[in-house]
Amino acid sequence: DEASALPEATGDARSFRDLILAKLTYAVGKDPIVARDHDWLRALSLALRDRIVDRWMATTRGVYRMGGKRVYYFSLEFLIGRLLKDGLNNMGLLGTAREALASVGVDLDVIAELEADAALGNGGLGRLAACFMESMATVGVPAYGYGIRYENGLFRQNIIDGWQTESPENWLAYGNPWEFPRREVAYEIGFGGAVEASEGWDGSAVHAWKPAETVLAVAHDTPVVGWRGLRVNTLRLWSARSPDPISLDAFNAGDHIGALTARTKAESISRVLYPADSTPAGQELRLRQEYFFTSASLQDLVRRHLKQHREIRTLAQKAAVQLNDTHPAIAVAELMRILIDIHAMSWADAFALTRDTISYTNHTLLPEALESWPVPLLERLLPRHMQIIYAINARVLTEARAAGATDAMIAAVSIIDEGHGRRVRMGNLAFVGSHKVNGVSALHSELMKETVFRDLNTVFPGRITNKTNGITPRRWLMTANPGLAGLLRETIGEGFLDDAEKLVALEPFARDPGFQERFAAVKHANKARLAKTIQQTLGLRVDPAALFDVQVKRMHEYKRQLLNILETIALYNAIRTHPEKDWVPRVKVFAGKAAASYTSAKYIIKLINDVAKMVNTDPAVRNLLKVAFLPNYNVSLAEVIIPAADLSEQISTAGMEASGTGNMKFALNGALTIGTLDGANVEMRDHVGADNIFIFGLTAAEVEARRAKGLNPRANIEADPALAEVLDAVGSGVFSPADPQRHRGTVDNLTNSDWFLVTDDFTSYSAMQRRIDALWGTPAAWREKAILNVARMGWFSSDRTIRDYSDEIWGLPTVKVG
Ligand code: DL6
Repeated sequence: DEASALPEATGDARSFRDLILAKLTYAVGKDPIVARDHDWLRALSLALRDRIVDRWMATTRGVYRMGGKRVYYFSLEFLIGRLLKDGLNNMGLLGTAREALASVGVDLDVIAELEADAALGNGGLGRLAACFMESMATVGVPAYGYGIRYENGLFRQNIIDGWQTESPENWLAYGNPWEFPRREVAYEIGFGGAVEASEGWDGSAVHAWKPAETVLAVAHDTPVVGWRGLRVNTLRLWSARSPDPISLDAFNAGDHIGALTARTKAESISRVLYPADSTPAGQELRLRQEYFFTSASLQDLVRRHLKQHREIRTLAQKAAVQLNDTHPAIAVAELMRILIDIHAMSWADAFALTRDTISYTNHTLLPEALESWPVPLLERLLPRHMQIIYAINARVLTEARAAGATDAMIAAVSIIDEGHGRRVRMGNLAFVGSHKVNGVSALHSELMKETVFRDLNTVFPGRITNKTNGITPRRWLMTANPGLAGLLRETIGEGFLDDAEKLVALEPFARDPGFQERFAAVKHANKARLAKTIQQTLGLRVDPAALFDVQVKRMHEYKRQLLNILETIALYNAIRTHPEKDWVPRVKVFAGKAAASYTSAKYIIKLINDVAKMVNTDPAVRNLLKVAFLPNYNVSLAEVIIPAADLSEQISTAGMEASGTGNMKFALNGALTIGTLDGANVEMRDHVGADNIFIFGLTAAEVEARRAKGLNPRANIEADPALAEVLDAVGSGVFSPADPQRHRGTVDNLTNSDWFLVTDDFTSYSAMQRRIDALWGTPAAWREKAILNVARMGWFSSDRTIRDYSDEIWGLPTVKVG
């Protein structure tokens, strides 16, 4: 019979199978003979969760007993993705689970694909928070991640006739096996109302904020397991609830909808993630979200501190609050309010304690992305906080004047921007309320000192520091690329699993023909898998032997997907003009979401799809060139695409990409990078060696100089006939025959302004692509470089980043892994 043909589970796999079967029966309520794949997924997740919970409680108890410091990572975004395989891998149960399931006729890889992808973030900033959570658990930093439990995460992107459309995503539709609701952990969050001042016993002013409206923040906890399952931290996400679920008076009076208005308003706070990337959403709801989760998190950590240590004055010795961008910057005022109004601390003591507790990470220099809120809005929504901000500002400005600041400097360091209708600059608030402020790559941190925070850096020298981003090698190498991880283990042993920098042991194998062959075979298998995904989603056949050239990230003008697609068109033209040449077959892969309101980015998506349509069906290119835009880029899709790339496109306008983390994931997986000297690309070049990365284009200083002098895109276009030809074709509708004017705006914008210097960098980019073709023609040389990239990328592990934060910002010890 069928069952007896199944492989028998042995040892650990047998007991794990029994646990899965028990979950299936008693938690899912299914008989194994009728269970569907999603039932098995739930049963397996719950079985794994049991094992994780044992470690979780042990960690939590241990941390309490030690009485040491905890890190609180405040982030409006956590781009988690799926948790099953990562959890199994970290718990050392991947093989066990596979075997256990096989013994009941279930394929782990099939059911793992059914897990919802938790997209509680937009892009790099949110994914960084997720990598940091895993690394903190790995290196033994006791930490809580604090954020919002959005019911709807980032939108689903559909591509319809080449255009992006958005639909809601629903990750909680079938429940979330990883989370534990904590009904007892609920805090009141106030909005609006007024501040009552009275006189205290010693004659000082006492302020009491009487909010007009209250919302409840209810905790949901997810365990975050570190490598080897040694420590498990907590991700605590807040869900908004109304204290009054229904107005019975209104209901009884027949107003059935009005009876629910207050509830709907309160609960809308945790309804949906703002999908704008790198632009502050100006909506009041956004500010409510920010204050909601910040206040709940501070109340929670202060309560925990007092319960354990009794004394509020020791807070900074026991708690380090890291603000992930300015989204939680209101924490500075909220902690001051808690210390002064509730714990009756003096201003000076409260401010010193706040500063010692908080630190802030900046993730962008884009002026349009620097958050600021209109003073009247803050006054209305958070009146007490506005008073506190004014008071902080008065002291900061006094300090600045004493340090010799000029009027211009005073205007720049002020928390209040008087120039644009009076706004509160959240970056300045976060800066003055922090003991350390960090950028996310060496270049970015330097530029912070010269641009956004120039004057604050003068007044508070030494406060800005750098912490170059990193990625967790567990998700981005071990689980995303098991083929490569397996080959590495066989070749250099297990050391790199605990310490990614031990990947250097691979260097001696870079030129070894036998190793090169095996390395290439792994890459080929990953490409075949991606080819299958492309075939299934787009109906497009691509050859895994071709050069896979990949650009996946949010769609943004500064990231210059436009430069890539224009160069693709130039290549297409060249192949058509010179069919006799020995062209390197290429597959151009794109994926990424545009903010729903970002029209020019949506036109770039459409252009890529228009070009794909023509190129992919043109017999003249004879499969030498294919263009694929994969819809709905997310963490799970990244895990398929990145291990399959030969070439990684990191081509932002220099000075504009704060760091990038996709760049690190590709290189760690053996792709070569074509990139500008921007963000962490600079440090990647330093680590992998200038011969093993393809750097082109203007530097950040040159970009600045050109902008200062005045851009001249027309001259650039005139100087490069291939570029002129491309722009002519795009502008006149060659790729959009049914609507020839469609891409006119894009071309006009490039010709007349070109703020992102696409035309300045086009020629050097194109020349570099042809050098890459030449290298591809010598597989041994290509593979050597690719292997050296893998060997030298260990430094970009987020374990290293977290150790740096721990040493230099949080003041916490870390432990060796393994
Ligand atoms: O630090 C993580 C990530 C960087 O790698 C990217 O370069 C940067 O663009 C991104 N920043 C944002 C900014 N959004 N806001 N505010 O997402 O951060």
